[in-house]
Order: sequence, then structure tokens, then C-alpha cells
Amino acid sequence: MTFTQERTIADQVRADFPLLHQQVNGKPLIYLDNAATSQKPQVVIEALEDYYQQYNSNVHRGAHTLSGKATDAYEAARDKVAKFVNASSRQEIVFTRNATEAINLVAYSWGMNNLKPGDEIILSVMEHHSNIVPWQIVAQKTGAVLKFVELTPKQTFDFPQFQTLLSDKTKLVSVVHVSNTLGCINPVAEICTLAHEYGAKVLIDACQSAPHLPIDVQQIGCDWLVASGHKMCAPTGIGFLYGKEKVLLSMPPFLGGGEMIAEVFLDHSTYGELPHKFEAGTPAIAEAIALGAAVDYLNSIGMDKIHAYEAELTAYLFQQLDKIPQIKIYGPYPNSQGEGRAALAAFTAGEVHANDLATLLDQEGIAIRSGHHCTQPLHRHLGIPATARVSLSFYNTREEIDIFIHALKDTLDFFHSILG
Ligand code: C6P
Repeated sequence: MTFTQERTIADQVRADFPLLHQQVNGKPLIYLDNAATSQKPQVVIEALEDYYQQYNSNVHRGAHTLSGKATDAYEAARDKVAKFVNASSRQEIVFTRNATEAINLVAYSWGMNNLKPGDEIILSVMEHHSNIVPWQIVAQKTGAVLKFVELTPKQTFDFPQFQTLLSDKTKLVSVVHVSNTLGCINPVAEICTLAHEYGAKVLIDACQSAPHLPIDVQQIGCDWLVASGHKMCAPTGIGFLYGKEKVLLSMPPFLGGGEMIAEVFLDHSTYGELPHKFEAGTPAIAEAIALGAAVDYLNSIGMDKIHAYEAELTAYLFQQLDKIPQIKIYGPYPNSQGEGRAALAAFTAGEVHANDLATLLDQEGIAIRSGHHCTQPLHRHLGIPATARVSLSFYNTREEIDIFIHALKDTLDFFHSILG
């Protein structure tokens, strides 16, 4: 494995992430839990600080200078997100708390009002709970029926089976772009084209793709796309819903209150223009502004470059994991360039439980995630209770992977010595 750049992206950016430079349990921190949440660069932390130190004020309300400044910064963040995903207009970006809230917004506003008994919703077995549970609630209320796309033998989205599920009854397809467990990259543009032939709407969960790949909602052709800021270098408490303008216009509000109205009378109200119709109450102002700073930061590196570097790391990670006989990785394998899947690996290690692995690796300062990663149905489908998951970001290095692999081998040796 040869790295194409002399100074890798990680070499160039690590100094930007204060949290990475610390010891955990007496060892230098190796943070490999980026799919759960990413670390934040100094510019994002400063965007939060600047807001609270210089212009903390409510948005869209005050005539005073600080409120104007806060409103401008908040709306500028919307412009940045719109451009980041190539939306056709800024009205198509609704700020939410996270991807989960964005999916619930669509489920309650569109799903509850457009689905009737016998209508079908197609999901896949690899969905995160946040793209299953809201649709179960909608199905229970409306009488709609859930159908699930299963996996190919390579543990990817079974497109031919998806084709067999589609019919005139299909009203919605809601699928993940990149699986947080299998790491597969689903053919979302093809999924949209086909679903639209049946008149169905499509929601794409881009939680694990937006931080790692260039996203173009117009090229994908989806009706909605959701993501969480905290996985893409922004703070927690902010995410977004992209929706085609025509689709968002057809949807009633999700939450009612201040911010989202045009006029309020005692017996009825009229609603604000897009996107404000969907942003009830005081929003997460500082967090939205910091999301804008995160988008600027990612753009300053370049999403293409981030993807290419993470692919190199993925190839290296898989080469190294593959040398450990007990390890079984789930999801598709990358090609020799590391392409064809995301920069994460969820795996089992024989008899050793994932939680035990994660606990012992933590003693070495290495942060990985263990458990079901909020994909219980997928784990059930695979016939396993849990996996250990290492998930990479552009600030990770090959040296960190070496240390992780070394510690993983030592941990497995230890368990084998006691388990016999
Ligand atoms: N996955 C993980 O460790 P929220 O909680 O709304 O920010 O993100 C939910 C979510 C939705 N879809 C996918 C594909 C996701 O990966 C996640 C979050 C984290 O894998 C936390 S469970």
C-alpha cells in the first residue's frame, strides 16, 4: 500500500483538532469511532465561541444589530449547506436537531398525511433504527405496510430484489446511502430513478455519506435527504433535511409555534414561507452557524480529496484486519484502491465479545464502538448479537491503524490465553 500524497491530509489537518492531542488511560488517544460522531476542528469551536461572545441574539425577530448579525450568520449557514449538497435553492434546506428529527419530520408531515391502508413503504434491513421506527409508527397509524430490501451474498443492497418489491402500491422508498455497519455504498441514484417510475417518493439517509463523499441531491434525484451535523465536524444538536421545493411546499408543518407562522389568529394560523414553515421555535442558532463553519472547513480540504484519502486508509485497514484469522468483517470488501465501500469495518472476532474488545482497547487509548450500532434488525439478519466497529476519518493515519491492529492482536491473544 503506497500513499499517494507525501504529506497526507491527516498530517496537514491533525493540528486543527484539539481533542486528538490528549492521552486516554495513559496512552495517546486513537479515535476510531467517527461513525458515531466526528471530532471538531478549532474553527468550528471558535464559531460557537464567537457567537456566544460577540453576537448571541435571537434570529428573525429583533430589529437590533446583534439580532441582524445572528440572523445573517444563521441564514448564511443555510446557504452553505444548500451549496454543499447542491440543492437548487436555499429554501430546500430545513435545519433540524439531527437526521433522526429530519426523518420524523417527513414521517409525521408527509407520511401521516399521504399514506393509506395497503400503501407500501420500502426500507432495507440495513437501516439505522431512525429510518425504521418512524415508519413503523406511521404504518401503525395509517395502515401502510413495510417491505424490506435484503442483502446480496456480498452483503450489499439487493437491487434485483428491490425491483421485485416495487409496485403501484409503493408510495415511499426510504434507504440509507452508506450503511453505518456494513459500510456499503448504495446505488441511490438508480434507486430514485426506479422508484420514481412507480410514482414513489424517495428519502435518502446520508448520515454516513455526507461527511465522507461529495453529495449532489440533484444528481441523486431524491425527494428528501437527511444528515446530522455532528458526524461532519459540526456540533451536536444540528442536522438538516433537504427536500425538493415542490415536495416541501405540499407538506403541512411538523411542529407549530413561533418562527414558522405568517399570521396567528385565535382560531387559525397561516404558515411562513419555506423553509421557516418547518422551523418552529428558536432554532439551534450557534450550532447552525458552526455547521456552516464545518462545511467551509470540509470544503477547504475538498470532499473528493477526503474521499480519496479515506479510501487509501480503508484499503490499508482491510489488508491489516485480513491478516488476523479470527476476524470476520461484515459488508463488501473494498478494491485494492479502497474504493467500493465506506471507511469503516464492523467485525466479529470468534468467541470474543465485541464489548470486551472495545473495553480492553480503551485501556490502550483506542476508541472503537461495540454493540448493534442502532442496527438491531441487521444484526439479527446476520445472526450475530453485536459487532466491534472501527470507523475512520480524514484525520486518522496509517500509524494509528498499525497501533490499533497491534493492540487488537494482543487483546485477542490475551482472550485466547484465558478462554483456551
Ligand atoms: N449512527 C453510529 O454510531 P442521529 O442520532 O440522528 O444523529 O443519527 C442517526 C443515524 C441515522 N442514520 C445512520 C446511517 C446513522 O449512522 C445514524 C447514527 C451512529 O452509527 C449513532 S447510533
